[in-house]
Amino acid sequence: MGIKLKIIKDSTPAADGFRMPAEFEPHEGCIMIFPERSDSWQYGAYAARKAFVKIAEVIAESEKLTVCASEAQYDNARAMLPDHIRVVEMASNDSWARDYAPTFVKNDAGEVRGIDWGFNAWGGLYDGLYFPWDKDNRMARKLCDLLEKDVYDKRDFILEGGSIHVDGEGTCMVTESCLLSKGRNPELSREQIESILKEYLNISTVLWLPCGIYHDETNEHVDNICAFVAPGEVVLAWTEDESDIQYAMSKACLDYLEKAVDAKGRRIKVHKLPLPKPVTMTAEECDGLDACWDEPTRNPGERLAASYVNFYISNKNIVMPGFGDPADEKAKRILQDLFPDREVVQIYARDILIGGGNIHCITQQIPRNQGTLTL
Ligand code: KQY
Repeated sequence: MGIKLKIIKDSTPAADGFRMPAEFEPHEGCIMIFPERSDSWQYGAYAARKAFVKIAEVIAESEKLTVCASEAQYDNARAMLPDHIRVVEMASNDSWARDYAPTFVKNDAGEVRGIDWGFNAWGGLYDGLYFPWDKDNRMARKLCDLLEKDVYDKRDFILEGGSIHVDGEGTCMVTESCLLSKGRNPELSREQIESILKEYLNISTVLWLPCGIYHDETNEHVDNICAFVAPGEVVLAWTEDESDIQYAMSKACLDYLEKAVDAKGRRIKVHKLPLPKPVTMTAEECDGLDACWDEPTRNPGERLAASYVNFYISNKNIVMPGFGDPADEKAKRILQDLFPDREVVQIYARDILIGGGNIHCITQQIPRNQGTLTL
């Protein structure tokens, strides 16, 4: 019997009884995309690939990991990654699996389906980060095909996976700066965006944080500033330095969260996660980046959106970034206390940060259907 996959256009996850699980619920696997683009990843992406491999190895200890690589990078990816990690050739424009691999939803019987949102490189021709983005935009559907999951077609709505976080109990967090940005769905009101999120993630409450991390080029994705660590509990990127432009941004989010109530009627418990000292581009790093459409992608002294909140929750570990900053250790301890059943592994991630994101941005979890996972 062959495999019959459905592209679902006439229904929604909520109507069909599917919901997006929280990242801390059990996973079947994870998706990553091998880095290659020389205007995103300095010096031909050599160091970025090494960092991706370290992250992949940790995740693959407890999840089935699929890494997509271009035709040009397939052999290299296969050679650099251990045998128990699947490598598939798949075209992409860059390597942000969080943002354009499918968002997965699951029903009570354990069936998992994907959602194929529209992707326009974080703002299309208005304020997007590269052109074209057509290959990225096709990945969600291809991945659902590969993973044998039916897929909801929602390409008429622009959304990146890094711009949403759910608690698995009816609440989703987003930032206003991103979801209401002019480059995504300018024709939709906040209420219309909220009702699409409710239908597709099967949630009843959207928490609208005002903003994200300063100079985050995604229009401030939520996954860099705030993340659920349990239902009703979040970590928030925080600085005590009131002269830092980030202070007012983190404080605005804290003020919002302190007044917020989630889908279950709970007040949100906020754990402050310190930020590293501002991280800026060096001239040598800028020299290692190709231009994108004649424009430099980074300039010396430019501040990067470094944040420890950009971690991935695997079945066994918290895979978090390190920046060689004195706050690395403190942030690691805070996360370890919040996740006593998982071992926190910190990976030096400056080379990923230079690309414009971090560990959460380059990973996308696949929820477990039912039962236990055999690796
Ligand atoms: O999710 C992300 N943080 C992606 C950023 C893309 C940057 C492109 N250079």
